[in-house]
Amino acid sequence: MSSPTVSIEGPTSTTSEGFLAAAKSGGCAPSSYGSSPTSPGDVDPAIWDKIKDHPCFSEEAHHYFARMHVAVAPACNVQCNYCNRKYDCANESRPGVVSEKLTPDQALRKVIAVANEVPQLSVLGIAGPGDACYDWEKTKATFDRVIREIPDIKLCVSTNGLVLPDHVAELAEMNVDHVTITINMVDPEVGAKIYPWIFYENRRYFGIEAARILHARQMLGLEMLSARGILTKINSVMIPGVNDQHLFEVNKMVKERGAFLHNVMPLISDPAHGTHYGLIGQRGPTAMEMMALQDRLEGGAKLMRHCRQCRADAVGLLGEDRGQEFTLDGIPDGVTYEAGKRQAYRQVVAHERRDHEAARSEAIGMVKATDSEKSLLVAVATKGGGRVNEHFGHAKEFQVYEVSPRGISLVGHRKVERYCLGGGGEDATLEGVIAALEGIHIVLCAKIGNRPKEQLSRAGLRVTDAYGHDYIETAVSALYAAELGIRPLAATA
Ligand code: CLF
Ligand code: SF4
Repeated sequence: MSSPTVSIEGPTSTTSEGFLAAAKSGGCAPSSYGSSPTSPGDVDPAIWDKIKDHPCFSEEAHHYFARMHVAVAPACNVQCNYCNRKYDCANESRPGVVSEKLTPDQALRKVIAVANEVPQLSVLGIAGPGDACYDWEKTKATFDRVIREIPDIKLCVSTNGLVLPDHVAELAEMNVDHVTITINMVDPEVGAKIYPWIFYENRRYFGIEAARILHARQMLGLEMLSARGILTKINSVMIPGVNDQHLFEVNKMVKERGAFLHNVMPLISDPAHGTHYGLIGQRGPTAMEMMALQDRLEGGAKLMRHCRQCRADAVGLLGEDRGQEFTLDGIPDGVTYEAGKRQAYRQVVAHERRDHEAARSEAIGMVKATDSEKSLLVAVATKGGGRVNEHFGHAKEFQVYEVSPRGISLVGHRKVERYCLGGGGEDATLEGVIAALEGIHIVLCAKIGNRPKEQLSRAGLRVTDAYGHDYIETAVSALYAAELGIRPLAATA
């Protein structure tokens, strides 16, 4: 078999030359604030070993590694007011939504096909489209099949927690060491506004009684996982006016019970989705409201700030979804796993990560040494590898970094409609991009044309492609230094 070639960037690049040309120096451990662990120095070595290739549990890993979900678990025992699993749209991105439900055998075929084509793949998650623990037989059958064929893939489960305590022992036996529980409340009065009913032990419960049972089971499940050393992430949906202030109590209580990360996500609400909240006009938070709440939660359970609210059949790096490339009708029946591409990719990434860590450490050291109170929000167009490597017009999202004397940290992302679809961009689309970048001080991208640059400038947004293909932290620290007058900032509009 010929030796496979791999790249650390997104799916469009499939050779190693780009990476090899870009790799420059050696590495060490930097520090960061505000988000999930980014380097071995941030956590206990045994924990780092578990999270270092998990794109959700480590912010640093999400630059290099991909997850895939298989939609094998359609049944659910809870009704959330933000969920309607009947809705399906390829452009929609939210939990509970899938295009193709799979049996465990079909799921195995799909995982093998993806592992052969997506060398970044490191984690198989089951996140519905219902509840992975309630639809347990299918979840377990899928994991059993996949781990026999691809022993080094990480298994990950996302659940509402209602029947989680019944399956903790089996999760531990299967070496599932990452579990997400969606916990939106720790007060049943708040819970009754989010969950109209639950189905538990062959009975339907409503209102506060339902929320009380759900809360007790979630806390028990979390405690049981923590006692076994299984890493837990708590997802909370921020619902303005319903639980936004209450999430402080949630954060405190899950931290006390050993939660590893807390991921606060914005409510996605649209009448067209047919959810209860969508239909009654319950709004989601703005990007700035989300960031403000996350900032206020700092100091409690460590926050995840790079979540992309994936579909239950998502495939790829967190900022992308390649699910449509891997539909069952395009996967041959007897497909077999070929380990070569993933192994080669891991070798390339190990080297690249050392280099990146050295650059990040240097960049963070530089901003920490500045004598300033200034804080900047920088939006970065990237397609992976931790570099400024996406064209402005091709970006479907911007990662948002905050830089201040406290360090450089990823604090969120802004989804946008791709401005350039070939042959120039639409003004209306650009207006949407500008609106999505509310509160941003400077935009970094690999390339931008004069026309969008001028329009951004007229809207008061600075943008530069002077740091194209640099590491993000290196570019951000250089911008910061220029803002403070330490070095001139080249090529800003
Ligand atoms: Fe999937 Fe969830 Fe596992 Fe990740 S997603 S089951 S922990 S492998 Fe990740 Fe997607 Fe956010 Fe979930 S970005 S919605 S946090
Ligand atoms: Fe939907 Fe998940 Fe809530 Fe079930 S637990 S209703 S699948 S969001």
